[in-house]
Amino acid sequence: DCLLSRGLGDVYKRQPNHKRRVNPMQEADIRRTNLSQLLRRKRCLRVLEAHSPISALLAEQSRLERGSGPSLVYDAIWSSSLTDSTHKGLPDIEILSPSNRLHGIREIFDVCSLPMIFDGDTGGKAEHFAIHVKMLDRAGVSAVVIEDKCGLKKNSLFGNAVSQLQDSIEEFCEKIRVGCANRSHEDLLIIARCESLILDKGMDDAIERCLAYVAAGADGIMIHSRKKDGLEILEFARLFRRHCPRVPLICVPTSYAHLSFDELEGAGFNAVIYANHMLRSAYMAMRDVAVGILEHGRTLEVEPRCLGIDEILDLVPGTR
Ligand code: SPV
Ligand code: MG
Repeated sequence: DCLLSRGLGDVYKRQPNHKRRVNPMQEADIRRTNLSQLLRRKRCLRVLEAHSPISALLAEQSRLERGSGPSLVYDAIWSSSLTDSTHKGLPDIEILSPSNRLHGIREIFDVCSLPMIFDGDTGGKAEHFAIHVKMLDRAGVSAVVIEDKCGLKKNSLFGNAVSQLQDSIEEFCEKIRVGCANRSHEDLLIIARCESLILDKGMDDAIERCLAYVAAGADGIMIHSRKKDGLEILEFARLFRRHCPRVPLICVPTSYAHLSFDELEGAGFNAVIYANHMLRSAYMAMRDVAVGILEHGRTLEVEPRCLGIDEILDLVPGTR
C-alpha cells in the first residue's frame, strides 16, 4: 500500500542510479495502478507519445515550472501504433502485434517510471485480444485502447480517403467483454475508441456506440476526430457528459491542434493525448540535419538543430 501510494517515480528517486529495491512484479503493479489513481486525483491528464526509451525519458523529465501553482508535467506516455510502426519503417496497418511492441515497451519501462496507455489498434480477433491483454497486464501497462474498426486497419487520420470498416456494435462489445474478462487487475483499464466521427457516421452514431461500449464494461472512451475546427469533439463531450458524467473521456488533438489543454479539460475531457509529436519533431530535425551536412559540407550550420553533447550526457542517468 505504501509503495502504491508513493508511486514508481518516488521509488526511483529514492534509489541512486535507478537501483530498485522493488521486484519486477511489484514494479508492474505500481506502474499499472498509477494511471487509475491519477484519473481519480486529477481532473485531466497530459499524455505524451513515446516510441523509444529516449523519447520516454524526455517525456518524464519535461517539466514547466510556473511562478504560482504546481509545475506542469506529463502524467503518462502513449504507446502509439502510428509512431511504433513508423519508427520501424513499417506502415500503421496493425503489422506489429502487441507482442512485437512489448519488446520496445519493456525497454521503455527499464528507464521511465510513467504509466503507459497502449494503442491496441482494433485488438485483432477476440481470441488474440484475450492473450494480448494478459501480456500487457503482466508487463504493467495501465490502459489498452481498442478502436471499433475491423478488416485491414488504416490510420484514422485518412478518414474515408481510404477504405476503412467499422465493426458492429455487438462484435465490438464482445471484444470489450473479452478484454475485461482476461485482465487480472481492474487497474488495467480497457478503453473503447469510437471511430464514428472519423468515418463520417455522425454524432448520433458516435453517442449510441459509446453508450453501448460503456454498458459492455469499457472503463473509458476515446473519441477521435479529424475535423480541424474541433467543434465536433467539443459537441461530443457535451452530449456524452449528459449520459455519463464520470466515465473517463480521452481525446487526441492532432487535427484540432489549436484547442488548448485548458479548453479540452474545460470541455470535460479527462486525458489529452499528444499522439505523435515526439516522433514527428525528432525526424524533422534528423531529415534537415542529414541534408544540411550535405549542403554545407560540414556540421557547423546544423549544430543549432542538435542537442548539445553536454545535454545528452545529462539526459541519461549514469552516463557521467
Ligand atoms: C496512433 O497514435 O497510432 C493513433 C492516433 O491511433 S491516430 O494516429 O490519430 O489514429
Ligand atoms: Mg494507432
